[in-house]
Amino acid sequence: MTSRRHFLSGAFGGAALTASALATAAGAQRVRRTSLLGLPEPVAQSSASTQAPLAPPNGRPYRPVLTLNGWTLPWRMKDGVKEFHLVAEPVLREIAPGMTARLWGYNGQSPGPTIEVVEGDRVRIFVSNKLPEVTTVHWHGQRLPNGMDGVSGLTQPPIQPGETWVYEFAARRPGTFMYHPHADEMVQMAMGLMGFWVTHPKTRHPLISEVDRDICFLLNAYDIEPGASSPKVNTMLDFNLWTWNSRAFPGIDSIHVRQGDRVRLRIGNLTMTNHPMHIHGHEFEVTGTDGGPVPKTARWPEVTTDIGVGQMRQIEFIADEVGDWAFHCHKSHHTMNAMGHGVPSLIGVKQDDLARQINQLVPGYMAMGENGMHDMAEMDMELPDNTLPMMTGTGPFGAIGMGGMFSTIKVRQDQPPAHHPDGHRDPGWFRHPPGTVARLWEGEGSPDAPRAPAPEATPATAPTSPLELTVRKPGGGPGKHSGHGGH
Ligand SMILES: [Cu+2]
Repeated sequence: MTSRRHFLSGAFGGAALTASALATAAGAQRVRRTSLLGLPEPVAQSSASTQAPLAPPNGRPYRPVLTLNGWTLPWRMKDGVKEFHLVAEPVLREIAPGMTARLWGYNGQSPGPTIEVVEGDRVRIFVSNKLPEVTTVHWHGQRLPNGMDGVSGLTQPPIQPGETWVYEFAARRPGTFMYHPHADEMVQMAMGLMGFWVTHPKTRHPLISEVDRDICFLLNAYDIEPGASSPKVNTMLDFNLWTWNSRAFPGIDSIHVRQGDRVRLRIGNLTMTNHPMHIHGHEFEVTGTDGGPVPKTARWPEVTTDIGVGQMRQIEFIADEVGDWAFHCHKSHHTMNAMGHGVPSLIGVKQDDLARQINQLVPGYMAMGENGMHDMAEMDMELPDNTLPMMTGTGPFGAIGMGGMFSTIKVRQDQPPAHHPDGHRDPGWFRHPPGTVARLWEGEGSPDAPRAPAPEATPATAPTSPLELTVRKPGGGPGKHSGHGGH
């Protein structure tokens, strides 16, 4: 739910900060204390679930994006300028049901809200620093005056704790962008400070298609020890939680589209390694990057595209095959949660006797991995509080055995169109037509493929629950959680 809170009482009082004073500013400006009454009221988000797209209430019209496990920041229009208010602050972010992390974010969540504007818009962004250290905001990929680029020490002094600064520029180039700090960058990005930015074209653009679904998210990563809740900020490569918008499977919402929809996914990478993003059952094209739209003659079909560090990719496809299609990073250790990292390989090692002996010393010890790791996806293993099983999730046919950067794209003939009030509802698991599921070979004339058995595993009547999955909690049997997990 979106809640409003007063940064200062009477936030919409008389504006001492005039637009003309800012329009002449050559760089980011400190907002004087006497001017704080003029700030747009900050809006905070308490839910980690995907919020409905924000239809523009004013300004040039556009088709809004859907931020996966995120939301779009409302603005106020003042003398023709779109004014936004970002508050950098410590936040609690649910990574998936069963695990909440202490991160840094903007306006209540990490990542911060998506900012959506239209090409040519004049934009003014107030940034209040409620972190315990200095920060800045860099507007990655934008054409703007140098002094608005947000690089601490180079283009502006850093924003001190308790200060509010203002950035102002015109959104000159349509496309896919992001924002993040450029002060103590390694720490602040390892803590989750980042957000998405979309500049919509002001008129039909020859290289920017009109799409039925436009969905965005950032790739990020954390190093949080099992049982802990704060990221280790000095980790350079060996992160153990691979996330989309600070969510790990099964906490990442699924994507729901209507058969035949043209779908655009906008993905930015603010981790410290590359992610080959892979979609099952369809081919797509990279239609744009943070540098702009790709000329049509330079596009080629792919089912996996690598997104390097600091890069953004727009990919587009026609969702013409019905089903529940996996969508994930193709680095297999990126579809695994924290408990899977640092586990020794024990394939082929007989552990029966060893486990019995260790059990006398460490009650609850289990031998694992002797025949591969799949059993761990079904095992009711004791976990420290506040961590996620390394492989988890239950689909209609049993254990999915995934974590991290994994979700599904559910394509349905009868999914309502995106602009319909139910356009993004979860259709439940796919009901496969007879004879279209892989089956056990039982000789000539063997019966048809298995159907997804248990009706209780098919939450087709739970429209508000994108992923109904089983997460094993410490010391207990399976507990049902919905992928929404708002609280
Ligand atoms: Cu990856």
